[in-house]
Amino acid sequence: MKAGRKTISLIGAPIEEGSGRRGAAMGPTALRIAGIDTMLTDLGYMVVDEGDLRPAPARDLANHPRANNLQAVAAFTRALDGAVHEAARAGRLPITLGGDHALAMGSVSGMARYAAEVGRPLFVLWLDAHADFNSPDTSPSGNMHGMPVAFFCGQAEFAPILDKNRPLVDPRKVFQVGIRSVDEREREEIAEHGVNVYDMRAVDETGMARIMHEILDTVSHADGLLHVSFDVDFIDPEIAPGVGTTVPGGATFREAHLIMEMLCDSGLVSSLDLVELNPFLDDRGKSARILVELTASLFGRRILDRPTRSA
Ligand code: NNH
Ligand code: MN
Ligand code: MN
Ligand code: MN
Repeated sequence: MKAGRKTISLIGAPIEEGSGRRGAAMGPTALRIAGIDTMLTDLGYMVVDEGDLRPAPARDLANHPRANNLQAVAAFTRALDGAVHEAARAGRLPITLGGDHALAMGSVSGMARYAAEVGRPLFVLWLDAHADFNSPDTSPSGNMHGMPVAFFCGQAEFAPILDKNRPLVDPRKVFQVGIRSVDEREREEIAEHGVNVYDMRAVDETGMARIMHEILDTVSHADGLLHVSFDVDFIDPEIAPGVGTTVPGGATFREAHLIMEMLCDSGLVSSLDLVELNPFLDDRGKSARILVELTASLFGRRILDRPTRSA
């Protein structure tokens, strides 16, 4: 990100209804207490904290037996689709403070609309232990935080949550890194739709730097916008325990840090989600602080001035 006086919008999305357990609704507050706004201000950004969205449940939708808390999730999806799109259109870079990962149904849809308006393709970098490509038909849990990628790619149209004719994300423009827990039917879906998955084995075999070079080259050659969706469980639970769905064997702090610095150097990032932080499960604010640290690297804090060399 070229610093200057870029304006950032912080949009709180205290949703936990997508996750099947309580606690993630405290995420936006924990990120603020960990200093997300002052950190960005110190890096030279103008920061507009838009506060927390508190949408009433979408009572126009019928409950769905395989999409838990659909009305609450749909309400956040609609609210975020609007808020993120509006921020981007006003020239501000939206950071959505989650909240569980179901919120990406709205944040990414809002960015997809913005990208279509400015005539640029939208790419998504999905940093997560999970592929989140379930639908009510395939999900073993019915929890909607496992469905956002299928939703914004148009593969989970089971209720009129957003306009069916909205711009969708091309699954071949979704890059998933750090994946290590995929459900059986989800596995078939991601392959069928051509999602680019760098699972943990790929990270171990190829190394994070090369993977990121590949992704950033692709986005840059297409003159794309890049939405980054950061699920806390991407990181190893030993360093970031404050999340409901820990999976062992996650990214190290150094791998995550390298990703952030390379993203920063690329200047391609258009929007960011920080999701699944569950302060109720955290260890003295450790995970919240790590998220703020990593976000700082994404927005320009660096150890020494040494920009990424091209691959
Ligand atoms: N794949 C599981 C499901 O759909 C778990 C999803 N949980 C996540 N995703 N935390 O990032 O229920
Ligand atoms: Mn997720
Ligand atoms: Mn996850
Ligand atoms: Mn399908």
